[in-house]
Amino acid sequence: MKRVLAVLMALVMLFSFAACTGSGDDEMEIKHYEYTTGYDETKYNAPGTYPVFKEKQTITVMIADNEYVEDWETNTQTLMAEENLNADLVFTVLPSAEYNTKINLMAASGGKEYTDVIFGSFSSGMVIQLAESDMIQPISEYMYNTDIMWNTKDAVDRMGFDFFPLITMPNGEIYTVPNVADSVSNCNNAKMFVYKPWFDAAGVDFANVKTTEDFKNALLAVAGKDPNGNGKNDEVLITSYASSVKWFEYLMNAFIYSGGDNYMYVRDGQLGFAFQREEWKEGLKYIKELYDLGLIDPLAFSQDSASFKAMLNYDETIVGCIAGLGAGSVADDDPRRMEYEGIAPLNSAWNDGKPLSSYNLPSATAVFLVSCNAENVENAARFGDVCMSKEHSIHRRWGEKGVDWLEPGENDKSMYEVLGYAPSLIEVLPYSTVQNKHWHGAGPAANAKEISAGVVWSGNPLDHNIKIAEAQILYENTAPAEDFQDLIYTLEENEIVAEAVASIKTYVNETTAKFITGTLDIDKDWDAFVNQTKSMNSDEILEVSQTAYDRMQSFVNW
Ligand SMILES: [Ca+2]
Ligand SMILES: [Ca+2]
Repeated sequence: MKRVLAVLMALVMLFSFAACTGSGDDEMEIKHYEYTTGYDETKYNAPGTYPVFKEKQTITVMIADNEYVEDWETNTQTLMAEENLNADLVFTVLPSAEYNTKINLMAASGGKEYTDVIFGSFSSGMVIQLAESDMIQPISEYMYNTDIMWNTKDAVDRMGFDFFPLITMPNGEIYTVPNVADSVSNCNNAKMFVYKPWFDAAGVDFANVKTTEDFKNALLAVAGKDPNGNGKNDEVLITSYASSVKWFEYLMNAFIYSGGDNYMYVRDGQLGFAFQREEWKEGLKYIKELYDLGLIDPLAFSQDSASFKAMLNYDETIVGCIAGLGAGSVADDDPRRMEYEGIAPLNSAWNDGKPLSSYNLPSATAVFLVSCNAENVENAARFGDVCMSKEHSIHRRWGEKGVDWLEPGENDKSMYEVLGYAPSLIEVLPYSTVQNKHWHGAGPAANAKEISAGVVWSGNPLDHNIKIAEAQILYENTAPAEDFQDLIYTLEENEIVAEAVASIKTYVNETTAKFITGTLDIDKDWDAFVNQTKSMNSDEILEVSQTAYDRMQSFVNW
């Protein structure tokens, strides 16, 4: 697959001059935009008023088919966008399998088949590649014009953060109207949950568990004491599956922030790898101590998610602690899914002794590109802008107001009421059903977390989102003081980073397991471990990542 892609990339480069305009590859000059105003009053209605176009326009759209969307042309969301715009949207629907490969293949043959707008989900690498070969056109001047992209400006305000740096490519240009996502439940996704009945019976109150020492003693209070009362030593405390190291992040965060991409952290604006620091070594010693005390299940390093799920669903309860987003893997009708209770993050030396947890910042994904064939780039960009409205953003997920979702009533409670989120809507149309109402998540949108967190609770007492919400209270304001989103690399930088950083992460995870289980000795083998990561180009990766990070900071307008 990698080979095929490389060949495709080469083809894209080769054919770049055959493209619609083909301006070639000049030295990279980084542009910095500022907000402006002003628009053509002969063609467009005033900001804040629909329809957008004074005269009817046609915009062609390429999109991947979706098993849940009956017909793109007659879909209610399409009709709404057409009415808002005063436009005919004309869809070219491609099979969803290998959709991005097809988009790249079309680029390789000069982009002649491209519609005005291309929907999808594109990595920054793919966006840069398409941009460098002139297959897509920048929309920065419109994005930064608050009279033109007035819905997008409103979305920035509504989301409460400037997402433009997350969609600004290294040359300073924006090529997409994004999908901006923020979520209360996912932002702290390395929460620790404990099986409350066991700890209650042992007299452990997790409100008093603040330090790594407290946590160890809390686990020791039930370990080996037959908490499920079946006379067998069949319980484990912390368990997981090989591809989920959330439990490890929870513990390591007490020593050093481990929730960053590839264990990268930022402090005073400087990036570093957490695993190369003494704090990480100290954390490993603590986690090894828990392992040696029998508080970490050896299977956590090796089993798959199906085996993990099976453990949670045994007739006898055998699992004491799970990390992540709670007991969603316990069967829907099993009351135990409500008996795993979130506990607070541990106090951390890395955070001045205050609790510290892994945190996901909101994201912005490229989902809408304006192709080289669009003759009127502003019209295309304005289509994206309409999708960014609050009305469209909600419609894209929940469908038609008053039919597919309802305004909440006076007595309705939101799923995240305990966190203070007011009820936002009552879901009527289940998301993954075949329908002709919404685009099932395709295209641009900006839904502030208040919307999804405010969805009215169905009344199901076994809805474990309630446990996530309760746990979230303990995780509010425990994110690291400095953090960063996915770094956007140039193609040259990506060449240096992409594979190398993945290899390092694999090596670190494997070695971590060896340190904890005792195959390697933390004191004796530590230097060799750090040196090995250096020989895998960690310094160069950090240098390149720092460049990307600093560049992204320079695009922040707030
Ligand atoms: Ca149409
Ligand atoms: Ca037992």
